Amino acid sequence: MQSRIRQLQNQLKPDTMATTQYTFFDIPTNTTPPRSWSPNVWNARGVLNYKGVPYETEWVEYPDIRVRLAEMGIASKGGLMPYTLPMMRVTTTQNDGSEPQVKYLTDSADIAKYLNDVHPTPPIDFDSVITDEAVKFFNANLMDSFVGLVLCDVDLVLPERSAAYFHETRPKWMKMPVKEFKQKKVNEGAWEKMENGMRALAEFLDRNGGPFVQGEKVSYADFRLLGYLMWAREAGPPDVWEKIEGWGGEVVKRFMRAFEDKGVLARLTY
Ligand SMILES: N[C@@H](CCC(=O)N[C@@H](CS)C(=O)NCC(=O)O)C(=O)O
Repeated sequence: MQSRIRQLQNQLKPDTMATTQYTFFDIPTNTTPPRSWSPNVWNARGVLNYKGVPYETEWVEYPDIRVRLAEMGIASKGGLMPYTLPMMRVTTTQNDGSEPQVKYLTDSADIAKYLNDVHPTPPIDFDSVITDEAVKFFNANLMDSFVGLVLCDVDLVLPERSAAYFHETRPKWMKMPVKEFKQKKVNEGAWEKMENGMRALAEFLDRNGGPFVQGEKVSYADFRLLGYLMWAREAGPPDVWEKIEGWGGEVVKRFMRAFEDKGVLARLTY
């Protein structure tokens, strides 16, 4: 019996004596210190903050993302965006002198799921039906106006080289210069769409009494919606955010406050 216990203890030993370090790769704004602003990045940063796990941030400007990730041996995803952020490096060091093990998580949903598996409390409901519903809702009601009125002005908060990269790459899928594309969206009613969409979002968030999509229960759907709102708050022109908050009203304010109370918005510069 004694030896069986010792055997089990030894099996557990390497794990219990391992230390794990998280490095989170994010895209900086032009401020000092830089601020986290990208919607996809926020999906994962929000979860890191919610879990309260220690991590460090490495800021990588747009034109350097592919260089920095390729240098670490990460494979290209191909297409228009072969390398993207967020990315999280997980370094596990055993106490036995062996080489540290390194793992790279290269998609926001993978980072979020990994964190929820390794750090189960506080929990996040990953029910894909609810997440899909929230993302579909956003795409149908708000994406178009956010692209016109938020994304098109992101260059205003980017450092010079990143802003130049933005203007070099985005017209490829917009099929025209960014400024023209924004004007096109405004002509197509972006402001009205945003107003209607934000009012609809308030109803969506209030369906189960709020503050979150499922009421008190936090799900990944909430982190997806938070990502979009943080995008507007951190990278959109200030008057756009003011309008968004006004149209979203108390329900959207309560949603943001609930995340604030859980410490999710506190850490965005390091
Ligand atoms: N599916 C990815 C998408 C990430 C993504 O599109 N990231 C953008 C920033 S928001 C990026 O890194 N773009 C690099 C580029 O434009 O070259 C995720 O959610 O992790």
